[in-house]
This record gives sequence, C-alpha cells and structure tokens, in this order.
Amino acid sequence: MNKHVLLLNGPNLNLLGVREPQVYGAHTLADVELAAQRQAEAAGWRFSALQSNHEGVLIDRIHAARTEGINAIVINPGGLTHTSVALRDALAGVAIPFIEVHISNIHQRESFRHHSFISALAAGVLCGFGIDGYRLALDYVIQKY
Ligand code: CA2
Repeated sequence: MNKHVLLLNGPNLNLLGVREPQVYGAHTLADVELAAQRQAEAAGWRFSALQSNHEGVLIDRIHAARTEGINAIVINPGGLTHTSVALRDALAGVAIPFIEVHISNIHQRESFRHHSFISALAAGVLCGFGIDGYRLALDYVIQKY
C-alpha cells in the first residue's frame, strides 16, 4: 500500500495570500496544498490536507491519522504553536513522525513566538523559508519514511 502523508495547517492560515503578504507571501493556502499534493503523488505517496481554525478539529484529525495509518505529518499549527499543550499531547499520543513548519522566522519576531510546544517532539523544524518550507519538509518525509 502507498505511504500516506497528512498536511495540517492551523488557525488563520486560510488567510495566506489574502492578508499580510509582506510577512507570509502572496501564495494562497490552495497553492500550497496543490503543490504539496503534486509533490507527494509524484513520489507515489497518498496525500491528505486539512486547515482548521479550531484546535479540537486539528486534534481529532491527528487522532484519526493513527487509525488511517498515516506515515508522516507536516504541520504548521499557526498560533497554536505557542499556546497548545493539547495539540502537543495529541501529536505525542499518536506517535506519528512529524515536521513542524513555519512560513516566517519565528525567532526574528515577538518573543512570545520563540517558544513552540511541539518542537521537542518534531523530527525537524523549518522556519523562515516562506512556503518553500512545506516543500522542504515533504522532500524529507518522502526520502525518510
Ligand atoms: O510563520 C508561520 O507560519 C506561523 O506559524 C504563522 C502563524 C503565527 O501565529 C506563528 O507565530 C508563525 C499565524 C498564521 C496567520 O497566518 C496569516 C496568513 C496571512 C495573513 C494573516 C495571517
């Protein structure tokens, strides 16, 4: 059976390409998801994606990923990165390898963005590469898992 990767995006990332292009660039979330789908499928992987503005929806999707046999997760949790013990517990609970992606360099920004509740559990963390971070994360997933 083909390997399966899940791309998750958290709160407000539906606004990509619509607001704050100086921080997050001009590409939309649909552009990001389509490019990731093409990249995954070209490598023979199955691809699923979800963006939600709701913490519990993301947590439920992570739980479902375990029963579906998802092999790896690429996640940009948005602002939940800096606040959510519950999201961290969900990722720890399913024990699926994941890569944490941030479009902006969170370390160049406000100090409250410098801490991530999930980084210590991540296989790797990419930040500051713009939307290329998603492609780089997926490259790694495809060669590693
Ligand atoms: O740099 C990232 O990818 C972030 O995860 C984005 C989050 C922010 O809270 C993190 O600190 C870093 C915010 C997502 C909001 O996305 C927007 C996109 C376009 C316009 C407005 C918000």
